[in-house]
Amino acid sequence: MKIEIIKADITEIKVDAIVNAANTSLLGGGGVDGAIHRKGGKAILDECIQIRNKKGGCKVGEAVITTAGNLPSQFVIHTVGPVWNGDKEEKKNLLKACYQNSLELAVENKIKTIAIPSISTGIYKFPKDKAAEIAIKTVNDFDKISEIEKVVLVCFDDESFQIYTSLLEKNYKK
Ligand code: AR6
Repeated sequence: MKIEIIKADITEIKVDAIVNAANTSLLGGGGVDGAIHRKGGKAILDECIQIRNKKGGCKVGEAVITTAGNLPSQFVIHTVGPVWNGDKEEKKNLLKACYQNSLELAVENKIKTIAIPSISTGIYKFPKDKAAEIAIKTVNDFDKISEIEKVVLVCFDDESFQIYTSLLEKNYKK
């Protein structure tokens, strides 16, 4: 498995699946969620509504999968990151669960290439450095990672890109 870090708009990446930083309603919102629903179109929202009707949305730390509609990828994995407040250790564990559960769904769906944004670091205010550490470590430690060919960690701003690349080089490319 290869971990790549890029600075990009995740809606433009052609991989088997992209991950969405959604909210528990699964009905869309701002940030990356807004961009995915805008570009992906109604097919994504329709499937999200079906999932809501069946299981009442998605809990923090969990993940669900839908079509990617008009996006270049085949699937969108929607995960709900924690808001950075209250019990910080609990929030770190929930962020870790977002990555684990997204990768688990990817393996179940035979997804070989997956792009993941920096979950919770926008509207949900998770500190970028702590989130990047969790992202890289959780992907690297995932027990079924050999079943995935490539994980692209997608940064949207220069600061996140610097944090991610230096962490990966320092800790995982010796
Ligand atoms: N491509 C890649 N990354 C992006 C893009 C994009 N097009 N747009 C933003 N980011 P956020 P959260 C980065 O706020 O913090 C929504 O309203 C952004 O710079 O999208 O998990 C949901 O419905 C940041 O680093 O998600 C929820 O209510 C990262 O994506 C809430 O926001 C995550 O920022 C979720 O908040």
